[in-house]
Amino acid sequence: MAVQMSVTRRGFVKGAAVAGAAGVLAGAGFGSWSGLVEDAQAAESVKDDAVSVIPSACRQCYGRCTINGYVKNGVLERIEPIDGFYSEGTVCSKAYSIFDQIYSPLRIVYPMKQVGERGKGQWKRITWDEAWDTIVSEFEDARQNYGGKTLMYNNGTARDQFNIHCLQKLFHDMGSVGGFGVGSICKMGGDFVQKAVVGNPCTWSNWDSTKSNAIIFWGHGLFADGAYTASMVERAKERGAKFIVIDPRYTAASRIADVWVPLRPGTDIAIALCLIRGLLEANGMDEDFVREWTDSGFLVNPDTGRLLKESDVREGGSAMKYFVWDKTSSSLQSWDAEALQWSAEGVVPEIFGTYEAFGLSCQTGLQALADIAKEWTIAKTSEVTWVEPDTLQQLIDTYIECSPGVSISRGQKPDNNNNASGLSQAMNIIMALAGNYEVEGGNWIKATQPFMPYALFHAATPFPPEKVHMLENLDELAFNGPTAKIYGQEWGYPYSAVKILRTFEPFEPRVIWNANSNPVMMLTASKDVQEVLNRIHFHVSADFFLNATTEIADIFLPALMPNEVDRVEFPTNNPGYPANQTVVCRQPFVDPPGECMDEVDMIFELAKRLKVDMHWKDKYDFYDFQLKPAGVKWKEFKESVHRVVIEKVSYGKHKTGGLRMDKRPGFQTSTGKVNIFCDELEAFGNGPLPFYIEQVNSPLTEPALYGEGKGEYPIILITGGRVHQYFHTEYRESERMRVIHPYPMVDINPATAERFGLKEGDWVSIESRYGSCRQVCHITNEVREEMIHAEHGWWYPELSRDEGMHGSWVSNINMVFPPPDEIPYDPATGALPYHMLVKISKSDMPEGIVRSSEEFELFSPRFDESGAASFIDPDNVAAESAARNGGGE
Ligand SMILES: Nc1nc2c(c(=O)[nH]1)N[C@H]1C(S)=C(S)[C@@H](COP(=O)(O)OP(=O)(O)OC[C@H]3O[C@@H](n4cnc5c(=O)[nH]c(N)nc54)[C@H](O)[C@@H]3O)O[C@H]1N2
Ligand SMILES: Nc1nc2c(c(=O)[nH]1)N[C@H]1C(S)=C(S)[C@@H](COP(=O)(O)OP(=O)(O)OC[C@H]3O[C@@H](n4cnc5c(=O)[nH]c(N)nc54)[C@H](O)[C@@H]3O)O[C@H]1N2
Ligand code: SF4
Ligand SMILES: [Mo]
Repeated sequence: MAVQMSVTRRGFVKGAAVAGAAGVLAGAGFGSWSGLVEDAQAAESVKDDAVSVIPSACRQCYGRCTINGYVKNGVLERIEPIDGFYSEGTVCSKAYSIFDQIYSPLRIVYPMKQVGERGKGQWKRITWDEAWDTIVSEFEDARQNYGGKTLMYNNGTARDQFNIHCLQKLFHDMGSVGGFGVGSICKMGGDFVQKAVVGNPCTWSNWDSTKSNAIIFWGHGLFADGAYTASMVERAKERGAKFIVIDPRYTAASRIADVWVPLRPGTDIAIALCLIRGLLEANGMDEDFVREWTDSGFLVNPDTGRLLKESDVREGGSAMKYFVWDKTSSSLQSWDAEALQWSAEGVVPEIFGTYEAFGLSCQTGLQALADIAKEWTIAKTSEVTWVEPDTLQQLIDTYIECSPGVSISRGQKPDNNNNASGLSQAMNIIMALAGNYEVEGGNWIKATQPFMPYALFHAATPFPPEKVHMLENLDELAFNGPTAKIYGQEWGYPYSAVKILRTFEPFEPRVIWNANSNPVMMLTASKDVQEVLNRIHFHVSADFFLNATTEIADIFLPALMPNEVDRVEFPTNNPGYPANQTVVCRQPFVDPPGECMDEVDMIFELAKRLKVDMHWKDKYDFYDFQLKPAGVKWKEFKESVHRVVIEKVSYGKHKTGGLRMDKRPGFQTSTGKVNIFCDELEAFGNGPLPFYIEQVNSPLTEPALYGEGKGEYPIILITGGRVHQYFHTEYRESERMRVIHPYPMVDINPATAERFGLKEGDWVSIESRYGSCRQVCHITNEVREEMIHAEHGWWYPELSRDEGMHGSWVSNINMVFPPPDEIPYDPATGALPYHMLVKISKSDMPEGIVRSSEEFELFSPRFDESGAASFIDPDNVAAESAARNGGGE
């Protein structure tokens, strides 16, 4: 699958022709991808002696595929994949946006400040010294006169783990509780739940396709990671493994699934509960594991609804002693979660039933779960989820047949649910009941993450007094609502960030540092989010481009791009192959343009100026520390090693002490066992056991709007299925990506298209009671009649700031949602659904956006005669950006 591609204009034009022949609007799937591969193969390779070949990694998505950069006279000419660990010599189309991004004429390469009213586009170039002086004075003012908690930061999704964690370290040490970003939208909620239930996150990436008997992709797609994921799954299938996909759409993953579960969006917990019921009724459990390693047999106190503890029944009793009914001695016995010991030898807990204890009639935790699950018969689940009964039965049978040795790989959609915590808990329960944790082919659990900057920072640097104060006074601070307690102020909780900025209650945030993120586009109700974000006194954004978020900053800092910096890199998302923790070297292909700076260096510089101790001298000092387990130093790693295995995955660690910080057998949880019945989740909201909640804005919660598919808003909209050319809002200024995938596409079933008079390629208005946007109709059987799927992250860099913030309100699907602080969220994780009831109608092509392949040339890199690239003039951005807009009629 190795592909090569010239980055010359010639290669590009060929690409355009290929993509054109395939039909520019023919779908965002493999079709368009293969267009690029053909282009790559057709392109000439530029090899000569003056070319240096630099091994590095791609960071255009989470994949971190290993690539070589071919550089001539200081200019990147070509990239090609290297046969690295997980990437197996593959790259995807986004890798070819590297060149377009680095040399984009729209790139900002000097620090700028906004003169005049913020958001009006009056930018002026400033020196780094002026930038630092202003930033430091504003930060000091906020810290000293308003308190560290009034400092906010935003880091978006995990583009660059290291700069995100440096940022968090700096802000937390200053006493900030203010993550703005995407945490509760993406992964953090699921992680929190897994920490409470099994002790550590494990269903995103800790799976091994080479061993699994069955792999479940739960709301997870094949375009969200590298091309290698598809190969991994294919090979697993060839080996005889079953592939199960739980997804409303017939995606590239669904297409190769043995069992495809096409559920009604947002009904995942019903599927999970039905699977739990099936497991229990068919005795599909691993009983030994369940009795010994889970809290299934712990008795539940009917008065408190929580696990019965010694402190409930005896003055001065321990809150860490739980009770079970022992099958061997037919007596009440206890489990001491501090000593990790039973009260007697050979205790075998009953896991089902109701038992008398201290005058109370107590169910076991598993019995309580069984009572919830029993209502989720095949018939009822089918009625609620719209999945055929046979498919549900097949799901249960396959899961039982293949266990132990089944792994779950989950995507982000399970986190976008009013009961995301319940769903995550249910997934973990399914895994635990069937004995699928810590066995080959299942999901493994890590006690520590030996090379994650986050873990290293926290292990090496004690909490400063401000942070300890914050942790002890969360209710008083209340900024992030219950979720603050959950994450210990990591990442962000959009609903509470928006709320505090809207109300300035319980305090007024004063400054924000935004990097790696475009929250205006990515949160619901983008225009409102922009207005609210603009209430902050002082805003610094570090980015490459001006967009709806960076346009409202006071100061713009020009960041270096992924292939212009040194990093120890690792894939964050989903490499279930091979089961090793590997790191690769990401090093620059080219020198920094203008005065761009590595954002990590920016953070260390800011820390120095604000007198915050970052513990390490600089990034290289940190890298040496990070690489210690591999026995190499950064210099050697960069010069000759390039890729190393840091940790080999092992199984059965709960038996050997490998899962707990104190190295005793068991799990790193409150009970020392897997918390099937989870008191902690009860304390945060939706718990202690998973239960079904019908989602907000669904056909059942809004029957009048939906009207059984005949109401005013008769269609279920789902959003944000990943596409191969874009990473969220990124690469819309890449000529290569836009030629292949020029406009956002909304997938519509043929019958629905006919009903609303729509043809392939028509522009469609998608409208909810909150707002609307326009995308291009793609007619496909991949979605059922009742629903449509729209792409997310669309803006138009070809439009100027005056044209709706570079077209941010035109095709951006988040325009159809209410503001995040108005959407009911999961109380434990702060998660919000990205589903909505909408209507659709034929519309027109938006004014001013690029209309033909030739017009995409406005994005082409420009080099002068000396070979230097030219970038937008920082003193003239508004005029240059307006002049660019020649595309409309
Ligand atoms: N409707 C809908 N909305 C969604 C989703 C969905 O599925 N549907 N998905 C959600 C999810 S899962 C997530 S994670 C969020 C993502 O939301 P965000 O992480 O906010 O994503 P972007 O908007 O793409 O922000 C990326 C910005 O960071 C800049 N950038 C990239 N690399 C760097 C770097 O190294 N340094 C600096 N300083 N800047 C950099 C880019 O130029 C760009 O402007 O969106 C969420 N929004
Ligand atoms: N190319 C590309 N790759 C990316 C990103 C990107 O923007 N572009 N974003 C990155 C980020 S931040 C993230 S979080 C990951 C996300 O990674 P994934 O979550 O794996 O993303 P998708 O491939 O969109 O797969 C999600 C699937 O969930 C389905 N779905 C929608 N609603 C529901 C539902 O209610 N229940 C279930 N079970 N399924 C549902 C969608 O149809 C879709 O196919 O991708 C990462 N990788
Ligand atoms: S999968 Fe991600 S890391 Fe790999 S080549 Fe594509 S964009 Fe780059
Ligand atoms: Mo995400």
